[in-house]
Amino acid sequence: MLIHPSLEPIREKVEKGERLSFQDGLDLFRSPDLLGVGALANIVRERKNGNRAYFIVNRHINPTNICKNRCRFCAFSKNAGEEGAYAMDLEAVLKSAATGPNAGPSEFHIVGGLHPEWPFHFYEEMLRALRDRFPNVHLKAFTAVEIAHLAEVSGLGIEGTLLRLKEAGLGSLPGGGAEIFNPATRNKLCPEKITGGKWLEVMETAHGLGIPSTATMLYGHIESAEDRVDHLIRLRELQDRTNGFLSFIPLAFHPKNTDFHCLSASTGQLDLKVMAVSRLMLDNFAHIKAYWIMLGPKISQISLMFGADDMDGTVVEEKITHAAGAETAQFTARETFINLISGTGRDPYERDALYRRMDKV
Ligand code: V47
Ligand code: SF4
Repeated sequence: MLIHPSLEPIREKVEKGERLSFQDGLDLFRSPDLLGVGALANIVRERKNGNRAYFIVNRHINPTNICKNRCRFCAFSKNAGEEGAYAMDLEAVLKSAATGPNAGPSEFHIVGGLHPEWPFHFYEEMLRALRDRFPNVHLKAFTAVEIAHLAEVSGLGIEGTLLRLKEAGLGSLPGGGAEIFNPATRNKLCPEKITGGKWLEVMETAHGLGIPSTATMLYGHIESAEDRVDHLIRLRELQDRTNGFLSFIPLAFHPKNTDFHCLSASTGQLDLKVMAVSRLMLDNFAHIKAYWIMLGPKISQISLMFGADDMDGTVVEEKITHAAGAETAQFTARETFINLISGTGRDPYERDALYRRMDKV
């Protein structure tokens, strides 16, 4: 493997399985040798997951876009009464869950805005109704940001809220809302949102109750390389304590219709670099996801050689990234995943939300 000589000390650490430092993370981000960084990430990727590449048959549901936060990078959210604002009732949520080209998802991924008026019992009813109607589908629902909001609405605290939702059928938490933890940058992006510390606290509490989650990082906007490395190290520290994160998903910022519309969209170079550095820094995460909705199927496929081992899922309906200008489809068929993965020489592996094998492909 040919790599730039400046990466030699990091290569030695990677080969010995040693933890990378903050400075190593910065050096990786600043290295011009994208292929070298990718090759190092591929060592870790194959050590952890062999030749497997995972995908899931899932469906996204976004019950409302009405949100009291109005983060500056978000094109999805609306104020109540504004054109395009919507709030589903229970029937609409169930209808959405039941429709779509793929008849049998193994996971519903449910996230929405922080609706200023919805009572806590509506969220419990939503989970219960979905569990009753679709008993075999895992409910991955409500980001740490929504959980913190629900804790205020219910008055039950974070732990009490999570316990009640778990009783109603909650299986795991999705990883959205992490954005960038560094307070100075976070305040410029989303001043109303919970702090990075609170996001981590909600996740730590969930993991302690046996509710696993994923984790994300929003990149490609105003953040620095230091912000990214800091974010990854904070996730790594929490994972050391709880081992509750199932996977990490780097989210490529889409600027259209946001306060940051003047910024350019992320490049293929940055997408692959962030994927590879995430794989290298998050030595205690089993899986790194290349989310095709944000990266496009082509970069997502190539990511399988740059540290990623998972292409996420069929999705069916996606509103958050498409409101911000995503040009990807809404749905990718199971057969397309098999084709994209096989095309790289990897072995397609259909998983459930907890990475258990669903089907032989
Ligand atoms: O929470 C919002 C981000 C997240 C924009 O857990 C934006 O497995 C880019 O979290 N450009 C939702 N990103 C998506 C998400 C996710 C996706 C796939 C899998 C998983 C998982 C989680 O998208 C939001 C926010 O962080 N976001 N606006 C935007 N303009
Ligand atoms: Fe609301 Fe989430 Fe959009 Fe922020 S990112 S405005 S919390 S929906």
